[in-house]
Amino acid sequence: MAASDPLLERRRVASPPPTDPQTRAEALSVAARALRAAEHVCVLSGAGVSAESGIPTFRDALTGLWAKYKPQELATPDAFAAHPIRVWQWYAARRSMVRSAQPNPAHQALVTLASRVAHCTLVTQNVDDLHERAGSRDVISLHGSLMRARCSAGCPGTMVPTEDQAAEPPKCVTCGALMRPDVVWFGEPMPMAQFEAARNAAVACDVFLSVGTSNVVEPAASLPWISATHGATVIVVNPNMDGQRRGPSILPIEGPAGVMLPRLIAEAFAGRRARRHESNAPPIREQAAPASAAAQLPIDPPAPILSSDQPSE
Ligand code: BV8
Repeated sequence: MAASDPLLERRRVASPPPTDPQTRAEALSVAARALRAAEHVCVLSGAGVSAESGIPTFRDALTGLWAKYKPQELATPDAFAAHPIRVWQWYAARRSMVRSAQPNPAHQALVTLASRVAHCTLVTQNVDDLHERAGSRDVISLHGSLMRARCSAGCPGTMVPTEDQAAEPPKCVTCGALMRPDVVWFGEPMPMAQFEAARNAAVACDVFLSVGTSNVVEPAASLPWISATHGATVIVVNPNMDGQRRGPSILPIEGPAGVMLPRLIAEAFAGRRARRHESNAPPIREQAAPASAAAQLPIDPPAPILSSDQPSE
């Protein structure tokens, strides 16, 4: 008999025969077993993982001045070219919301997961810094960061906009062009190095954990399926499974990440010591998920000075 391929062997263990879990508890224990047996776990997080920190998802309707826009309308190079102040102020409002938010038990559970498995790759579509603030390391950010700005004309380097730079985009110190949020806008290519690293992890992992994402925005949305087609078990944590693919190696864990992730990690690694020192994350205790994110949002962000949409000379 050909020497068994250790990766396939590990996969056979990590992805037990599909049992079509009837209940969420069954899905949870099958998922916990797969996580416990895994050598390499790849996590993809979306806006839902920050929902319990009070950060609205992209599905949640925008409020206040932006109520009449869809995120996709503001998060594009054309929108910035046409309305730089409006777009800049939207990002400034999101930035101050993130600054006053705290990581939640879902972020912390992913820090614990990374300390319990041999290899954990955390890929995020989020542009907030809550994973890093929870203690996650080497986070692969596919869509950039809300907390930085870069020159819209392409000069190298980034800066961290301050609260008092919320009214209009500052100028690039090198060329005088407008600074723009250091994020990937719709219609813009994502940083290839990050996407390649994410894709390689999706191919190589034993278990792919998709948390709080609607799996709509490409090419990130393809990662779970790339992983499933390479034999990994795919665990999907989301309170709403609409639009989520189903399949023999896909385990749906229906519920808020801040409740289900700590429960899943606790069940998977009960009695297992940390392989690596967890960063400064406090021990995980299950907490009731706070009221829905949108309900926590400050109704109207600070009134911007909309003299005209073009920044003053
Ligand atoms: C590109 C940064 C090409 C900015 C973002 C193929 C088919 C169709 C369309 C396309 C395609 N390929 C490309 C496209 C176009 C487009 C796209 O995918 N459009 C979608 C809308 C159909 N993709 C692009 O434009 C990409 N670029 O393709 O470039 C190219 C190539 C070479 C050269 C030139 C061009 C760039 C995409 C990146 C856009 N930037 N963000 C900013 O943030 O302002 S994407 C942005 O939206 C977020 O970062 C995030 O990624 C995405 C939102 O998705 P989710 O995170 O999943 O959030 P969402 O709100 O949708 O869902 C929340 C989920 O959480 C829900 O499922 C909900 O049930 C769940 N939830 C709620 N509460 C909880 C919870 N889960 C757990 N716990 C809870 N408590």
